[in-house]
Amino acid sequence: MSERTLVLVKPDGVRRGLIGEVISRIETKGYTIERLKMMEASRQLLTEHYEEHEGKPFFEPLVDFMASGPIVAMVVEGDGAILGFRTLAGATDPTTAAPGSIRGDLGRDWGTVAQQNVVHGSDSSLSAEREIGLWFQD
Ligand code: RTP
Ligand code: MG
Repeated sequence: MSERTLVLVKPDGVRRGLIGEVISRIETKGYTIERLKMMEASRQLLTEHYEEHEGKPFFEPLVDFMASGPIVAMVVEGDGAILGFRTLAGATDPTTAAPGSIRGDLGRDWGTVAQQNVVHGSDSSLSAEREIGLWFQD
């Protein structure tokens, strides 16, 4: 079934010049990029985006990290794209994410300044709808 998911190239990915690599993996998989923009996210947007994590110990460092530079936001479309992109991204912790995944191949710096793992992908159709609405309000 065709699905849409929100993908972010996080500030570490943008800083390290990995935008093209992430887009290339999405396109090579056969997904379509429907919307794409580069932006600096406000703390308000990031707090809403990560509302499920509010109050957790990593929440403030996570928002600091996500506000530390430009982000590339995309709406990615394809059959099973929500779980499919999560699989392309790999496990949250890049030190144990499988080789072959974006985080496994490209992620690093887990547990230093903040949790820097290159990309975000929506984790369910409910999250995808909510997050696309937040990042692409127009
Ligand atoms: P994301 O939402 O960014 O796609 O990542 P995810 O679903 O794989 O992981 P999630 O549990 O939603 O966590 C969101 C982001 O918070 C940072 N994090 N740090 N224990 C920790 O220190 C910890 N846990 C999560 C990561 O940047 C993670 O991507
Ligand atoms: Mg998540």
